Amino acid sequence: MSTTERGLVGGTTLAVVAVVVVLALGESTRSRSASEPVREIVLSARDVAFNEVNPTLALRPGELVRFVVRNDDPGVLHSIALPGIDSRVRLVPPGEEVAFEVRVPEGGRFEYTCPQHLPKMRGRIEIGASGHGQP
Ligand SMILES: [Cu+2]
Repeated sequence: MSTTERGLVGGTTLAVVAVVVVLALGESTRSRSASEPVREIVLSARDVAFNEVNPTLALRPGELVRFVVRNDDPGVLHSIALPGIDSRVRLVPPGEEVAFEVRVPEGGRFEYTCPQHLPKMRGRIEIGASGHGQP
């Protein structure tokens, strides 16, 4: 895709930390060129995990989320799937990234996975107004 998209994840570690913190606070709309805010979630696949710990993603009902998934595992093919939210499984070759937007369902509990590396690469998606997840 474009250099703009790559620029968004340039400082990978910082970006990841920022996203996790923002998610923990349940507050992360970001204005973009379109009128509707889009929350951006950056996931780095490395050492057979997303962002090291497969963090739980707390999302709000109906919001638009842009996933940026980067493969930082040399020589390992990963993919990203959001079963129940998006029917596509997107391959993420080593050293590359994919970005796509999805509309969050109105409620429920979902997960994001790398189908090649289940059960290790799997994290929870929780949708709710308060948005942070104790099981
Ligand atoms: Cu994988």
